[in-house]
This record gives sequence, structure tokens and C-alpha cells, in this order.
Amino acid sequence: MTELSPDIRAELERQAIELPSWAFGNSGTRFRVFGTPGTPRDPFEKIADAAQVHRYTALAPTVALHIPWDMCDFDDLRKHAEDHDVALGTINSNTFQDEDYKFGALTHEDDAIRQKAIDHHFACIDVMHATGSRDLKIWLAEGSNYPGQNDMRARQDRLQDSLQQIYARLGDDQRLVLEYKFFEPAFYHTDVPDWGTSYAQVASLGDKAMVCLDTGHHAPGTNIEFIVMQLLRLGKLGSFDFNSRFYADDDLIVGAADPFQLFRILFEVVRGGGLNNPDVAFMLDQCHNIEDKIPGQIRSVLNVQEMTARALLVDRDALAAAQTANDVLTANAVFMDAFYTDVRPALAAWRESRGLPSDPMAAYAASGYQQRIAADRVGGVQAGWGA
Ligand code: AOS
Ligand code: ZN
Ligand code: ZN
Repeated sequence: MTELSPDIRAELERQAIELPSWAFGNSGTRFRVFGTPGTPRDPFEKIADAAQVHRYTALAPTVALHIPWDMCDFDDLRKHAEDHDVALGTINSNTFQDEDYKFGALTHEDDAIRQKAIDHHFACIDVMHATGSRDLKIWLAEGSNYPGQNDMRARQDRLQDSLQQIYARLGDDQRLVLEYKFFEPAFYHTDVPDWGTSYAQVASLGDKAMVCLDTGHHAPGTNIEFIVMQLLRLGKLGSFDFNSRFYADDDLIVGAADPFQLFRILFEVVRGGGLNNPDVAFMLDQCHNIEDKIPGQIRSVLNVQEMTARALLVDRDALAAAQTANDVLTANAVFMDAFYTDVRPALAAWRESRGLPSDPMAAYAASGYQQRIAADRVGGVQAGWGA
């Protein structure tokens, strides 16, 4: 196809995908973290790099921060972000790198340790006031490794109590999003393993608490788009952490492992009114272990844009007619027609018409920015996943 309809263009123009600050730092596996020349040495350089992604795509106007990895003067960072035409976004808490949290944080049996974890979230809310952020994202690395190790029920009760205290601290325009993950780092039970647990925990808090769905946090074979549909139906899908996985929580470039799954998810987003809906934040949660980070993020937001365009192409009237008639093969054909449509030439032409590069990857590569940061950013400690 050569041209996108005005309706589709209007939707795509409004699309915004938040970038994670940690995607610009070095990361790896437990075997090795490979350094990349030009890696940011502080949060300011991470913001400058994130701004490059927005500059070439107009898709990524905000950057999520991680506390404490991105601790700095937040008034300065906010100003720095504005100077680079981006804004600061979601604040991610961290209760997974402190010795005290070995056996839990918001679920810990020891009240003093649990209070320390709650206080960390209060500090995150203070940061949100300084950065102008709306969302506090909570992912908990809590659980147990052996049957019988813990009282799972008591941990749920303590979690609810902790979340209630954090929720009570939120400002009127702030939200809490609770991310679930089926395993890792705990291997037997995880305290928030699935969307149902996250939903149950946030539903009893109130309207400002929502579920965060990380696409990499499900067992193989899970119908993720069904979960998307259900959470939208319940009005509780607060945000996405987009990435892709072959095996577990791989944090690879979104759409790299299974573009069809990304299409199916985005179709349900469109179907459920979640596209360009301020209540449903699109974020990336990725790490770039071996590839350059800025083009890795450019590739990612383009993949989301491309699959959104394809999802918008589904002929919903024809689909509904076939579904109503129980015409199984026609319904499937209508769906697949959209998925198989190559929208890349149309997207390139549309970008050019808006004064953007038709090929953002090539434009970034030709800009010389990557070579400049590699030459300039010598000395200091490169930021990494955890620093
Ligand atoms: C961990 O597996 C989760 O996906 C988190 O969302 C995130 O990767 C981590 O908290 C880094 O901020
Ligand atoms: Zn995540
Ligand atoms: Zn994850």
C-alpha cells in the first residue's frame, strides 16, 4: 500500500511511546555486561540520547526514570529534558538491589524492613512532584524459592497493607501501576505473578491504581491479547512495558521475536479504546546488550508504530460481519489481510510529508551522533542497569 487514510494518519500522529532511561545504559546477563563506547555516564546524558530517538521519529516525547539509578537534581534534569524537547515520565521504584530485601520488601515479615520499602516509595512520590511525573511504577522482585518457605497468604495481606499506605500518599493527579511477572528472581512463587493478582491488589486501592502489563512477563503460549482485552474491559490497563522474548524475560526489541503477537496485542488495544488513551501509557522496557542503544530504541518505536498502523488497517466492519455470521475463515482472512499489509512505504512517505526523515534509522546513522558520543564520553563511569 502506498498511502494511509487520513483517519489512520491522525491516530498515528498522536502516538507517544515512553522510553526507559535504563535502555541507554549498559546491560547484560549474569554472565557478562558488555560496555558500549559512548554510553551515558549520568542521567543527563541518558536524556540527551533519548531525545535523539524523538528527534528522528516524533514518537518518544517522554523518558521514564528509575530510582535510585537516576538520582540527581530533578529540577535541573527536568529543565535539561525540556531543553531537549522531551519530558520526564514514569518513576520506577527499586526494591530489588538492597541486602535488606533478600526475603521481601513490601511483603517482608519484619515491619522495619517493610517500612523502609514503603518509605522508598514515598521518596519516589516526592521525586514525581519534582519531575512532574504522573505514574509510579512498582515491580516487585519478591517471592520464594521453595514450597513451604513462606506463608503466601500472609504476604498478600502485607502487600495490600503496604500498597494502601503508598496509594494514600499519591497526589490527586498521580497514579500507581503495579507490574506482574510470573517468575524471576524468585522461582517457586512470586508475590505478583499474574494480571489477576495485580488486578486484585489494585482494585481494592481505588481508581488511581492500575495494572502494568509487561509483554515479556508471561509463560510461553499465554494469550497476552486476551489479557489486554480483559484489562481494558475492566478499565484497569494502566500501562504497557513493551519488549519481546524468546524464552523468559529477554527484554529484546519489541516486535523482534513475534511481530504477529505485537499486531494481535495492538489490535485489542485499538478494539478496546486503548490507543492514544491517556489512561493507557505505552512504554518500552528493554535492554540493549549487544546492539547500539539509540538505534535499538529507534527500531523499537518504529516497530510499535508499524504494527499499530497494521492494526488500524483491520476492516472492522467486515470483521464484525464475518464474526456475526460465524464465517470463521472470512473473519480470519480479514484479520490476516491487515497483518500481511506492508505499511513501510506508506509510513516513509507520511514521515517525509511531516518533515521527518523517511528512514529514521538511516538518518540517525548518517548524523554522526553515535561517533560523537563515542569520542566525547571518555572517562567517568558508564551508566549501566543498576548504576
Ligand atoms: C523487571 O523484570 C521489570 O520488567 C521492570 O519493569 C524493569 O525491567 C525494572 O524495574 C527496571 O526498571
Ligand atoms: Zn517491565
Ligand atoms: Zn521484566
